[in-house]
Amino acid sequence: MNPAEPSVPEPTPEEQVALDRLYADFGAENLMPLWTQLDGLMPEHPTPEARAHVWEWKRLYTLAQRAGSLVPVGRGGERRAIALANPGLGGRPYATPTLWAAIQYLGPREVAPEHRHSQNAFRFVVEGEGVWTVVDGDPVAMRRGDFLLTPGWHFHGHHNTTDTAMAWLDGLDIPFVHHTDSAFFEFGPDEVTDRSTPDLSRSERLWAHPGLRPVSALERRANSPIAAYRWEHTDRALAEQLALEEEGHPGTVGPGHAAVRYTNPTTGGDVMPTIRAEFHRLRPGAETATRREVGSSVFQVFDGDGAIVLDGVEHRVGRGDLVAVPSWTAMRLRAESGFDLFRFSDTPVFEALHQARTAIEEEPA
Ligand code: GTQ
Ligand code: FE2
Repeated sequence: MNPAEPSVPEPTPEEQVALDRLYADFGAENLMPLWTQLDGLMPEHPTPEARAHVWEWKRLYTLAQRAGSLVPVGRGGERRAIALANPGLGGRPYATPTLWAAIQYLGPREVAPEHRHSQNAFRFVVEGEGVWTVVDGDPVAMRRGDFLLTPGWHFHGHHNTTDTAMAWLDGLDIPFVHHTDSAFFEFGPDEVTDRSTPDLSRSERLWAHPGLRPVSALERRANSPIAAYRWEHTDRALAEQLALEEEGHPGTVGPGHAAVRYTNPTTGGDVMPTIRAEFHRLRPGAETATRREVGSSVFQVFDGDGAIVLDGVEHRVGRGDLVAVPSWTAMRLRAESGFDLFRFSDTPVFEALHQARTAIEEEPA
């Protein structure tokens, strides 16, 4: 792999003594030479410490339920959120080196108080309803299939208006913000500021009309102003891609593979600067190409059964299951039934820094 060791002759015993002294003196001055660690520091391709890993939704949900009956939610702890901790990341609560993924659980009538932070956040709902997340005073309903945004520094709290518990997926850039020492946090009111339960948020009423944008707001924004991307729209977009393919028209990303990206309507780009979110739908029996990408991602199965093949290892997954995919992992999806998957990743960071790369290893069979 590595070019040959520098072609220096074996040190003499006297030279070895001097070398040992040199390295000890480097250490005493907090210095380290490159030449002894080139392999680890500058590998030929990414060599992630994070591992491919699957968390079963049923197990997560059962544990979240137990937390619900034992651990109160409120000021200080703020959220009953249980993070997916990648087994390769040394016990830290990170799904990947950049991404936080957690199951958050809110019991009947419970309230998670308002706060804001520089970390960008979203929610994705795989089952249930009855919680409103209040984002800068705008109550946003949460239901199965909805993708909801809480961009950095927007106040947000959640409240369950029903007698049934609800759990959902949180995705944040907590690890990225932590590694880069850029975190800020502020407490808000102990309650949620608006207890109303509208079907549509004010954000959606202003922004969520296809191809239409309010002329009062033509400036570009770093974050999407759409608080909730509703399942009915996502589902229809995917169904139409597959229907068009059936009719012989373009639109799918691959044979039997429909995909949409959630976007910021003021830029056409990703919903938030650090997080990309997409939804993928495969027809029964469909298979994707094998690809590698710089950056890590997390999938959640929304519906159906299938397999995610990571570096040749097949992981069979069903509704709600979550999968961490480390950077530059060879990845392929295979549908058994119709297979619906939500995916989020840190790709916008690498695109902004001109470090993004993809490689197609193999086309579908
Ligand atoms: O719902 O505000 O999973 O601030 C982690 C941090 C959820 C939230 C998390 C948070 C939240
Ligand atoms: Fe938060």
